[in-house]
Amino acid sequence: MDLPVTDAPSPPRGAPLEGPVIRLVQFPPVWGRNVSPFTLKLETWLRLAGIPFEAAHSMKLHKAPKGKLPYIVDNGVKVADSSLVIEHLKRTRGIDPDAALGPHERAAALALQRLFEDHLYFILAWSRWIDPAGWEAVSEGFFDGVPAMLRGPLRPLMRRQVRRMLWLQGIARYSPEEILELAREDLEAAACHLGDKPFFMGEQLTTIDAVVYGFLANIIFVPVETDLKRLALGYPNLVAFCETMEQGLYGDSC
Ligand SMILES: N[C@@H](CCC(=O)N[C@@H](CS)C(=O)NCC(=O)O)C(=O)O
Repeated sequence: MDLPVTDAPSPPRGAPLEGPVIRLVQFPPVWGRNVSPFTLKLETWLRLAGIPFEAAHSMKLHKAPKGKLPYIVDNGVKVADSSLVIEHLKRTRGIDPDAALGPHERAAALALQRLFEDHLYFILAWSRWIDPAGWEAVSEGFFDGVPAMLRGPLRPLMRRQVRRMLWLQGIARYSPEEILELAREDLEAAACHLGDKPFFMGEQLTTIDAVVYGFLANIIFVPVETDLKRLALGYPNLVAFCETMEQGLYGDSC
C-alpha cells in the first residue's frame, strides 16, 4: 500500500548511498518485532521520512549517550533520544514531515506525544513486567537471546529494577483496575482525536503517527495477552491505523 510519505531522496534497493548511512542502534528483535516503543517510533519516522538507515542491534546501554536506546550514529557522531534524533535529522537533512502543521496542530501533536511517551509508556511497561499475564510472555520472549545460565538470575533482577522504576514513577502504586482505567482514558483520547481521519493530523503522515504507531503496535501486535491489549483491540480506528502503518511502511518485514 502506498502511504503519503515525505518526498525524500531514498535510493532504490541495492543502489550506492550518497553520504554516510545513519546507523540506528536498537534492541535485538523479539518475536520477530521491534518491541521497544521508542526505537519503533524512530525506525518508523526514518521510514516515513524516507531517510536511508541501517539497523544495528545492541543491548549495550553503557555505550548509549543517555544510557537508553535508541540512538543513531550519524557520520561517526552519536545522537541520542528519539525526539532529539528527529530534530537533528530535520535540521541536517532538510526533511520535515511536520512542516505544513499549524500551531494548533503542533500543540495537539505535542499533547498526544506526551500522553504516549510520558504516561501510557509506564502503563505498557507495567503490563509487560508486573502484570502476571504480561510477565508470562515477557519472561520467556525477552530473555530468549540471553545465554541459558544467565537467564535464571537475570529475570528476577530486571523485573525488580522495572518494579522499582515504576514505583518511583508512581504507576505501580495504583491497583490493576485503576491502571486499566488510566489506560482506557489515554486510548479513548487518542481514538477520539483520530476519529475517522487516516492519520493523526489528517491526510498526511507526520511525526505523531510514528509516535503513536511505536506504542500501539507494541500493545496490539505483540503476543503479550494482557488486559491492556484487549482494551486497545476494542478501538477499531486505532487498530486500523496500526494496520495501515504496518502494511504501508513495513510491508512484509514485520
Ligand atoms: N526519551 C527516550 C526514551 C528511551 C527509552 O526509554 N528507552 C528504553 C527502551 S523503550 C530503554 O532504553 N530502557 C533501558 C533502561 O532504561 O535501562 C527516547 O525518546 O529515546
